[in-house]
Amino acid sequence: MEAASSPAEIRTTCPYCGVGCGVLARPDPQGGLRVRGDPDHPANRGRLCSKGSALGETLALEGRGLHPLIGGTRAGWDEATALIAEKFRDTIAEHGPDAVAFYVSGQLLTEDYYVANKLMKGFIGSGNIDTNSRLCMASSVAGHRRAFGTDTVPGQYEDLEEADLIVLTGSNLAWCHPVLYQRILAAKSARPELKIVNIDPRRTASSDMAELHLALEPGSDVALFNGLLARIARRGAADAAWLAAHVSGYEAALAAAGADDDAATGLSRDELDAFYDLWIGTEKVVTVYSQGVNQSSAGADKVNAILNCHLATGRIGRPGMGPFSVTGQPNAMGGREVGGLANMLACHLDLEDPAHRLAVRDFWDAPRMAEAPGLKAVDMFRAVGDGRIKAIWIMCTNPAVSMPEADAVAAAIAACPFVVVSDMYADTDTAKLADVFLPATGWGEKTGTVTNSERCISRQRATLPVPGEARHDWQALAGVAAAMGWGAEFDYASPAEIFREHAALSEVAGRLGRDFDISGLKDISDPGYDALAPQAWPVTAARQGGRFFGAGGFFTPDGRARMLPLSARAPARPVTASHPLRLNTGRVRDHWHTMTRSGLSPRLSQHIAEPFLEMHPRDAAARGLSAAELVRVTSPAGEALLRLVVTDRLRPGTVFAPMHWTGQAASAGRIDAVVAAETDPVSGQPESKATPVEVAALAPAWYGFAVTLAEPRADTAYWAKARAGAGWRMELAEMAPPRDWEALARQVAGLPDATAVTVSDAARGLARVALMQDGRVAAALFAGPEPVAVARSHVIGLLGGTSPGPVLAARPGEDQPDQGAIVCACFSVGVNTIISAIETGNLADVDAIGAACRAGTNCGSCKAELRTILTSIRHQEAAQ
Ligand SMILES: Nc1nc2c(c(=O)[nH]1)N[C@H]1C(S)=C(S)[C@@H](COP(=O)(O)OP(=O)(O)OC[C@H]3O[C@@H](n4cnc5c(=O)[nH]c(N)nc54)[C@H](O)[C@@H]3O)O[C@H]1N2
Ligand SMILES: Nc1nc2c(c(=O)[nH]1)N[C@H]1C(S)=C(S)[C@@H](COP(=O)(O)OP(=O)(O)OC[C@H]3O[C@@H](n4cnc5c(=O)[nH]c(N)nc54)[C@H](O)[C@@H]3O)O[C@H]1N2
Ligand code: SF4
Ligand SMILES: [Mo]
Repeated sequence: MEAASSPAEIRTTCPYCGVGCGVLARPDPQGGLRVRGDPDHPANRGRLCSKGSALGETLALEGRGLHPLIGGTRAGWDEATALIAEKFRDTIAEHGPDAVAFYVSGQLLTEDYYVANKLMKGFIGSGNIDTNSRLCMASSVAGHRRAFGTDTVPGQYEDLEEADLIVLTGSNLAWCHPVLYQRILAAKSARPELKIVNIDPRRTASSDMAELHLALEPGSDVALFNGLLARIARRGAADAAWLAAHVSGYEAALAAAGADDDAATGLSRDELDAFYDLWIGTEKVVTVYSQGVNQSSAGADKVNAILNCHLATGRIGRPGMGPFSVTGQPNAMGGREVGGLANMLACHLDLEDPAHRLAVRDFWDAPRMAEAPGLKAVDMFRAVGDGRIKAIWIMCTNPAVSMPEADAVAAAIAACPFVVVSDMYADTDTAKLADVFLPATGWGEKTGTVTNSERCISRQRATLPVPGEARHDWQALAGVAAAMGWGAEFDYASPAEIFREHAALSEVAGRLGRDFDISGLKDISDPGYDALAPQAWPVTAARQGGRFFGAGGFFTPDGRARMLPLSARAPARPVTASHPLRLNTGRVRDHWHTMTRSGLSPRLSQHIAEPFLEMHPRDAAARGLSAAELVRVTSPAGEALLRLVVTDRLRPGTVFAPMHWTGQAASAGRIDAVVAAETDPVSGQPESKATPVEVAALAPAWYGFAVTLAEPRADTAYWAKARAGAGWRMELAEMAPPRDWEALARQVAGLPDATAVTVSDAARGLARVALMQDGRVAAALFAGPEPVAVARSHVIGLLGGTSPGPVLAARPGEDQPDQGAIVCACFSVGVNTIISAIETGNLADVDAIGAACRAGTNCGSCKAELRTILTSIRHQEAAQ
């Protein structure tokens, strides 16, 4: 029973993905939070995934920036604010407003974002504010605007449950939007006739639940959907009445589609026919798409190729059907609402439209409106690099890691005359390059709103005290605005006040015929804002939430949707003899972007603890590479050192690496150092998934694995570290022959005086060292000429014990089976435990595995992997 005095649960929203799950958070006596899914939130109805469930483990103040820094030295807010205002003012006076820029983030709250956009576009007078959403949603925004006249997501999550066919295109929903995946799985178990198709060059956890997986040639989605459109027409499946009433451009789109060849997809005729038949034969179809579509040099065209098929059949905006661009970041949608992209104005108004500019200028009483779109992210950092931009404020994003050609971006930031970085953490790869660092409040401390993939506005509420001198991002922005002379216009007392202003501006937008209208909330009181329940937009006197376009009503001048003539084209850069492999990049289940938060949780770090490269066995064999060795991935832009995973889940000729690893977590794990900065000509979104690369063995002299109680450090050619159990784990490798292992162990562990207990086999170059400090195992190192094969989770569990013996044995005893790599993060269930449960219990399904060993019974994020393990065992049995 809960103690009567325990503090109340606070309703808030998860800060990770665009599903936007409601969270109930209760402060615990240790100063942390206990979280559970909010049963009343429409996005998740009580569910949370592994990342959401582990939120409480990411709140320690270790590493947090607790006061402003100028040139790395502690400073006060007044001093830092005055300096930023002065530098921006002087740069503008000397070089004009386009010599300054803001680079912001879909993880800002709507209120922070609104203030940043207002300051740049209305007061500084430049369009130079862009956001990491350029790397994420820009192609979807461009596609929506071309087809619908506005950036409108037509549907809602319930469509996923009401559909008879869900097509996941370039989306690994099982890992990236896990609660939506859970909702689909639940719908499918209630209605087994609900079918799933997954379109992805790679076989992912999401493919494993699909009836059909189409491993298309990278970048060939336009060819596929053009093929579908041509087939729709041939089969007479186009909706003539709907087209006549609500759509323009059908004939031209069809002619272009008919001229395209779907053989470019590399799929067999049977696969194509199966997909076309299923899509055409199922009226209730939702096509979900994400970064495999957006992050492409043909991203906007891919989006429109999908929209074309839904528009031709009139399958849009009705229950269970429609195109569905799922957003990545918690407030990707909110950022689009406030006009965070360099080519947008607030409230879905267009920067290029003089009437829109005028309306916003009048509303803001703006002294200097931006007259033209600003630079998009890739061009923005190029302008920083070549000196056109001389002062930049980077807020809530880590571009030195996440931008393509990241080494060049980091160098540009380092060389820029004046750089401000606002982050929760002072030591990110980007924050370390700042002239002025501003400490920001983070999730749990800040308060405001976010909008999720289905246009639902939810409150994030503060549950924890603001640490140190951290401030909310809107406060930092308003402070600088005031110091630049616009105190009255930025004199906000609270996020509620900013929200009301934004809602009032949306009324102006609504009058100008825009979709984003939340004027029904413009007079919301402070208590009303505090209590605001999740609410999908629009919110006007006439309507609240719901779907768009079921009866037409597009936001184009003639009210008709536009179908576009499209032609497939290959990724921007062809593979060459020197760079013959295509590098695809993306996400893993339990990490969030550059790991500044998810990396703090040992539970989340145990699923995948090291940066890796997946490669097809054929390509590995051709290069003489074997599993678990270290490889160097190179492109003309740069290189990364990664652990090789050999798997037939990718197409030959392609490789895959995760985007998460930083300079903090690995010696050379930043894959964006390798990714080419090619962009889509319409949206400006980078092609993050198709860089030509080559891969070669690193061939180190030795490999090592260390566990330590305190954070380890190494200067070896390769290292990668992660939190593990009560301490840390680190993988190592070095090009020079072995050295003094005990000295190395002491150096890595930072324990110069620890007692070493060593077992070594000099002839074979093997060594095991346990370091004892105060009678406890404080660290251990295992090294040898091959990738180290010790039972890692077992060894991690022995840290802090009193005897070095079991550590040096490195293998669990008979009575303690090695459970292997962790699959279920919630209950720490390893793959070996799961396999043995399946084999001994002769288990037939994922629920039975859960009943036997608990795996998958809490958040359910690992259910796809459980299914994969189950299927592979069945295949092995069948083959016997
Ligand atoms: N665990 C976790 N979840 C997250 C995030 C995270 O960091 N970690 N980040 C959030 C954010 S911001 C975003 S944007 C979303 C992204 O969510 P997703 O888009 O689902 O994630 P990705 O792994 O980037 O890419 C999806 C898939 O696109 C495939 N792909 C590559 N090239 C092509 C192609 O040419 N065509 C097709 N059809 N597919 C292709 C890749 O193989 C990959 O499996 O995830 C959100 N959720
Ligand atoms: N190769 C490759 N590159 C990619 C992608 C890919 O698929 N492949 N995906 C792209 C996509 S879709 C995205 S969205 C980006 C994400 O890339 P980033 O935006 O760079 O990633 P994050 O790690 O989420 O960075 C957020 C930063 O803000 C800080 N932070 C958190 N909360 C707050 C706050 O309230 N205020 C402030 N001021 N700071 C805060 C965090 O500590 C962190 O440093 O990466 C892109 N890059
Ligand atoms: S699916 Fe997971 S990461 Fe996404 S909002 Fe829900 S709990 Fe957070
Ligand atoms: Mo994203």
